[in-house]
Amino acid sequence: MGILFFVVAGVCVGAVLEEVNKLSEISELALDADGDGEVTLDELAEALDVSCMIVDTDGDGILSEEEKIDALKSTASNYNFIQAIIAERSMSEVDRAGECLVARERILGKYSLPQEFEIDAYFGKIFGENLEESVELSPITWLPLIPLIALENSVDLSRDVVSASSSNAFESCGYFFATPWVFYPTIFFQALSLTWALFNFWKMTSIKKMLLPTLVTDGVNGEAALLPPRYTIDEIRNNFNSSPSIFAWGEQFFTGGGAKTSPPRNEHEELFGAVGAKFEEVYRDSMRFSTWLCVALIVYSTTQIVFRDMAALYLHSANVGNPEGLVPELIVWIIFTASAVFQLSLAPTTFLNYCFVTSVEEYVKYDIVQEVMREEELCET
Ligand SMILES: [Ca+2]
Ligand SMILES: [Ca+2]
Repeated sequence: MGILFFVVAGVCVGAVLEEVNKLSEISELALDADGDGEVTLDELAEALDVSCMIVDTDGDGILSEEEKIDALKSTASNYNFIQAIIAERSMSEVDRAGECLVARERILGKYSLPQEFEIDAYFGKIFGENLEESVELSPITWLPLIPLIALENSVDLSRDVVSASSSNAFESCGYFFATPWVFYPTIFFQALSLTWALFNFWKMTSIKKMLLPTLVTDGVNGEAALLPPRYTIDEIRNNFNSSPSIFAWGEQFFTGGGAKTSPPRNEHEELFGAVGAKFEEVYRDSMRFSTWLCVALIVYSTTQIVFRDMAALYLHSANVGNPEGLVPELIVWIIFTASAVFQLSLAPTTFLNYCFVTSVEEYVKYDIVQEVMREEELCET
C-alpha cells in the first residue's frame, strides 16, 4: 500500500513539472512568430486568437482609461461553477503560456524591468518553492482519514480478517456495500473529497481570471491592446465572490474567522473572499490535504476493495461473505476510484493557478524577481 501511495504521489508531482516545462517551451517556440526571442503583444494576440473589439470607441487613436474599462465590462463572462471548471480544464497549453506572458507585461511595467526579463524563470522558481512545501507529508495530513479507515477496517475486523491479502479476505466481500453504517459514511467522504477538489480548482481559476489583464485586438487600428485586470475596476471587483454560500462558512470556520480576523489589506486580497488575508497559507494547506485525501482514497479503495472483489469474482470463490453484494460493491468502488482519479487530475492545474494568484499583482515576490535578474545578469549586484 505504501509503495502504491508514493507512485500515485510521484505521478502527480511529475504532471506539474511537465506542465511547467511545456509552458516555457511554448512561449519560446509557438508564440514568437518572427523568432527574435521576444514575444510582443501583437505576436501574442495573433497566436492566441484573441477577440477583436472596438476599444477606441471615439476613434481618436488613443485608448483612454474609460474606453478600456467599458471594453472590459463588455467582455465579462457569466460562467457558472461547472462551466468555469470545464472551460479551465479544456484550456490549451498555448493559452496557458499566454496567460503567463500577459501577466509578465504587468510585472515588467510595475517594476520597470528590462524587456529581457524571463517570466518563465520567475514562475519556475515560484512553482519549485510551493511544490516543495506541498509534497511534504506531515502526520497531521492523515487525521481526516482515520475515521474512514477505521470504519472500513471494522468490516474486516468483525470477520477476523487481518488484511485484504489474508487467506480468508473474501469473507468481507460484499459487506462494505451491504453494511449501511459503512456504506453511507463512505459516500459522504467521497462527496466531501469531490466537492473540496472542485472548489479548490474553481476558486483558483476564478481569482486568476480577475487578476489577468485582458488582451484584445482593437477593431479600429488592428493593434493589440492590453486591458487592465478586472479586479482593478471597483464595480467588477465588488460583484465578485470567491466564497459562495456554504463555502464562506467553511472558510471562516477553518481559518478562525477568516476575513473577519484577517481583513483584506488591498484590492488583490479582496478577491480571496471569506478567507481574507490568510489565503496564501490556508489554501496551500487546503490543496495539500485535498490532494493527499484523493491519493489515499485511490490507494485505499483499490487495494482494500476493488482488487479483492475482482479476485473473488475471477476465482469464482466459494468463500465470498455476501455474494449478492459483491458485484454492486465492485461497481460502486470502481466509481469511487474513478472519481478520485478525476479529482487528482485537477490537482496540477489547481496548483499552477494557486502559484499564479499568489505571485502576480500585489503578490509579486520581489526577492525572486531580483534573484532572476541576478542570474540573468540583468542588474549590477
Ligand atoms: Ca518576436
Ligand atoms: Ca479613444
